[in-house]
Amino acid sequence: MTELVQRFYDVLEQAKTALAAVDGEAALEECRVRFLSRKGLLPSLMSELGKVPAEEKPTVGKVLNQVKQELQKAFDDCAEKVRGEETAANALDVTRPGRARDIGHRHPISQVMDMAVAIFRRMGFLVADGPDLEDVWHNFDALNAPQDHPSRTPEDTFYFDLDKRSWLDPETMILRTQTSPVQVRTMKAQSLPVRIICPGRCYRRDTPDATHGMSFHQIEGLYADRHVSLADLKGTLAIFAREMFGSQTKVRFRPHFFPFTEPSVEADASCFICGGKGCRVCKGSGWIEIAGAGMVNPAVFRNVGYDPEETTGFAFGMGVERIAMIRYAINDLRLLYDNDVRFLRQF
Ligand code: 2NL
Repeated sequence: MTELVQRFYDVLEQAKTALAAVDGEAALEECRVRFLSRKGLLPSLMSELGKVPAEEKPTVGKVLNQVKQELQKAFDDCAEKVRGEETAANALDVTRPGRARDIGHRHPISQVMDMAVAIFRRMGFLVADGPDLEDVWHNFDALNAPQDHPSRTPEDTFYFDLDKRSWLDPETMILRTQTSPVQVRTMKAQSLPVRIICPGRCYRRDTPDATHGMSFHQIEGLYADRHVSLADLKGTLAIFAREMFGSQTKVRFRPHFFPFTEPSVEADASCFICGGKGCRVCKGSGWIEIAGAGMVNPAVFRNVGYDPEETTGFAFGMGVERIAMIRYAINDLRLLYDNDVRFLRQF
């Protein structure tokens, strides 16, 4: 019995000497294999406990367990020391390359919106804000939208409480389909002149695809005063296009129809990629549509309480996603909303 205990203490001494000489992860592992692993010295001595006479087993076993615990502790202390040293060595390695911090940035839609807002502010427009949740009167009726206009149907617009009220009721609540209700609210609250832009989120029921989501961002502008002309509208959009797409940019206006403007136009900018020769971005035409616009329909002025005989004004609306897709040559809207940083990092 004493002989077995003696051999245990010998192994413990050997292990302590070996551990004291350990100078790294490799030597540590060598010690573990030699003393502690399944075929190491300690377990092989443990198996000899079976040969000890039964009446001595409790005392011998107790001593052996103590030795085993002491050895494990010596090993753990040594491991901690070795690993601590390796970490300290890394922390002090001044030759290692620095780690760049990821600071993030504004989303491309926000960047384009900020740029457009900055351009119009330099031309004297003030930013106006309003609710995303609107009523039918401010979103449709005030803007002269006919009752049978397809955009008013629940297939195209998100309505609330349709089980309780009609979608033609002016007080029924909807998610705004354009930011024009902000202009309506501003005109009702202020007198002439009004020169505002309304950037914000709008909602339309579309089946999502490469160019449609269920919400989008719009910037609408309104200049209402006496003696505002179509030439003022053309000059304003020409300056915007030159600032947004480059000083060589030309603009053209095609006749169009909107219920809230008369006459109405669509504005194109010459393609900033090919300069008008035709390319992938402008689909070969040399022109890119950037806005819908026109002279405010007198019916709209009457609806907000302005004198339609005296008041003149122009208004325009543009889709921010469209402008961003043109500016950055992005061919699928969904890329902007998947929030994959590998994509968003590029802007
Ligand atoms: C488009 C067309 C447009 C307007 C929006 C407007 C607002 C008031 C009165 C008259 Cl209060 N008009 N807004 C006018 C013309 C076009 O948007 O294609 N938007 C994406």
